[in-house]
Amino acid sequence: MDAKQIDFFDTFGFIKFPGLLKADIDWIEEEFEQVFPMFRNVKHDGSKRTMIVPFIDQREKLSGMLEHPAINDILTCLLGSDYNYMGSDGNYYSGDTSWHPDGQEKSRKHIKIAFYLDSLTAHNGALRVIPGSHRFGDVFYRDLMEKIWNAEQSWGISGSEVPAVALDVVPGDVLVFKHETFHSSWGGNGYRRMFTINASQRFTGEKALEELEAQCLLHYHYARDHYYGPAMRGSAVPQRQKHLEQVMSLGIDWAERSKHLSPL
Ligand SMILES: O=C(O)CCC(=O)C(=O)O
Repeated sequence: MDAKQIDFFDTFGFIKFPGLLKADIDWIEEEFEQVFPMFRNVKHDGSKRTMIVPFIDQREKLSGMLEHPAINDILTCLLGSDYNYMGSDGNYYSGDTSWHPDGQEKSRKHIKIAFYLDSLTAHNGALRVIPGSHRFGDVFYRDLMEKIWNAEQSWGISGSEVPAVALDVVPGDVLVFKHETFHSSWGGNGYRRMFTINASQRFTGEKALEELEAQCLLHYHYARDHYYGPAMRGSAVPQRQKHLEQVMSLGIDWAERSKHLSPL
């Protein structure tokens, strides 16, 4: 990323890279389709969202996206060369996704890279973002947080009419947004394919590991043996290991922690 792109991201809370993975999109799509049959109980029927977590972690080739020069460039430019890989989800979305941010972290930056595998516009489910809404703590953010959940009652408009930018995509485009940025999607069909890479700055400070653990647990919804998936760990080249190392250093028995959760 160049300095202007980084500034755009910091100012508006999102950025789109048209065609960044155009040359890779065929194998990415094939790999995406391979993941779902790996889970016997997972069958998407279009009626509600189907999600697999962690996602890229299930396949060596998808895990290798962390080392893809274009993706590595985004991650290191926005988060530093010692960034933490924080996980990934793969989805068949179905219908609308209401307005929400993904998190709120004062002390460090968290980003999501989103890969949509279908051509989408504002009319059929393209991701929408509210520019500048990532500046949490300011009045605009507080107003949104209080009112956007019920746009009809707050402003007399539907969620799809909230002023926003629709990020039209074709497969191969890459979207990046800060976790704090309010986003949504409207008018999509039952089979919108999309997966993500989540990452953060390395956790530093007195309570770094405590805070990292809390962050990991926040997104830990399914029972599993490890925070990272088998292919992600098994194929971790040294370049990748430094992005997994801080979470691994927590020394948590994830299987034990998952006892109350159901598996995928
Ligand atoms: O595409 C969508 O429906 C919403 C995506 C989203 O909310 C997310 O990845 O956090």
